[in-house]
Amino acid sequence: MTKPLEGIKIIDFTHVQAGPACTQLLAWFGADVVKVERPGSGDVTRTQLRDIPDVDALYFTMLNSNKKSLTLDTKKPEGKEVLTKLIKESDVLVENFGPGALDRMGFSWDTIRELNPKMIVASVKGFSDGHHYDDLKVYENVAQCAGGAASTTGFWDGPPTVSAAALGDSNTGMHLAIGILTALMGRQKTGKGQRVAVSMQDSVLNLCRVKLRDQQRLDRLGYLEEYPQYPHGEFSDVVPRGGNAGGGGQPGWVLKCKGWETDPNAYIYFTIQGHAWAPICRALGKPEWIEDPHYATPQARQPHIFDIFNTIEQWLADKTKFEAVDILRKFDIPCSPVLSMKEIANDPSLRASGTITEVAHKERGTYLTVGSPIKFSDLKPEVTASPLLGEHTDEVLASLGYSNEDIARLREAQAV
Ligand code: CAO
Repeated sequence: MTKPLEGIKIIDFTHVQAGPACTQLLAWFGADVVKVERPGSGDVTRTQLRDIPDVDALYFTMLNSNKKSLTLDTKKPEGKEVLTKLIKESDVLVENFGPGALDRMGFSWDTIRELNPKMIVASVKGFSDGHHYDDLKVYENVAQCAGGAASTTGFWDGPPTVSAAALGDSNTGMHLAIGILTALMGRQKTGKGQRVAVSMQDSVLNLCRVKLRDQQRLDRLGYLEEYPQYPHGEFSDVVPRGGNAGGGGQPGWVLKCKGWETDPNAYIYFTIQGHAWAPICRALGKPEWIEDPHYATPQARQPHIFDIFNTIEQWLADKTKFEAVDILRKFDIPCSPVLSMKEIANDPSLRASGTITEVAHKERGTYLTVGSPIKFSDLKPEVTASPLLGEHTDEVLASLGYSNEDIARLREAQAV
């Protein structure tokens, strides 16, 4: 089967997580992704948090599958010469260096588009161009704080909290992938490349837009009815942290199930969707609540929503999270067990769909990774191993027209 992005050549000048997550996605869908890495060391994640001595860390292998690795010192003249050739022959260059690094290397946007007017140059930075913090280097949690996620996550009596989900890193990479694909579509019409820039702050904020909704509601009303602070607590003039409250119009909470005293994940998320109220009452054995004016409407329930959650927890006390969900699903109640990473790793449905997949790696044996979360009717993305450092250097150089003698010269100069 021909893959949709087959024939698209990508120079993957990315490192750590935000950029590599983007190019990995494009590689799954068929793009020819050549990761350019510094000779001798490569992407820093190759050595970060290693679980096996001298073998590429999972941090690297799980973000760089389906790619080739070319070692190249792009600060040496010989390395610049190779990069120049690559730019002339490629469609996209993706980078997530610190601010200004590509310019300092001698490959500004103006230089690149002069070399190849069809080139799409895609960048991740912490903050957008012209932002008062645009000189800052940024990692995941910094972006979560800058994008409004941290101030609105956690419990009201605790500090701002970051999420385990990579809202700043992988999420920004996904935004960048959308930008690259859009620029490729645009190029089909105009024949011209363009610059695509995504900031980590903006990408986090894009996922926090309902909190900006809440800020405006709070400014107007002085309260937020779906937050645990309503109606008994106090609101200040900023969106508070709402614990595990549902962020939309449906109240919800994380509730204890059988075994919570010893199992940190013996919980379910339970949502009280308006139209599911009658089924919930029936499931709980509380049919009298269906018509009771203190319970019958979402407004009537809100003042004592935590008493309702307590009642549900009593019902859950003799049920495991899986048993509870199996009962509640019959009543059309939106809910899920709180799954641990161990449970996810062994989940047969996730294995069957390819979302959790095993990959064979030359040096580390088989490991688990997260496959494509996007499913197609005519494409089944296969995940192949991440490359060893410089594994494809000779192959890529040969494809650029370098002879064995040329390659020896580049090695002599320690440019590859
Ligand atoms: N050959 C020669 N030099 C190379 C090279 C190569 N193949 N690859 C990288 N370099 C050089 C760069 O040119 C840069 O040199 P100068 O600073 O001297 O111009 C240098 O390596 C360091 O690059 P950096 O600033 O990107 O690296 P860092 O480790 O100091 O910072 C990070 C890392 C992630 C904080 C920074 O890259 C950044 O802010 N990136 C943008 C935001 C981002 O993507 N953050 C998310 C990371 S995922 O958690």
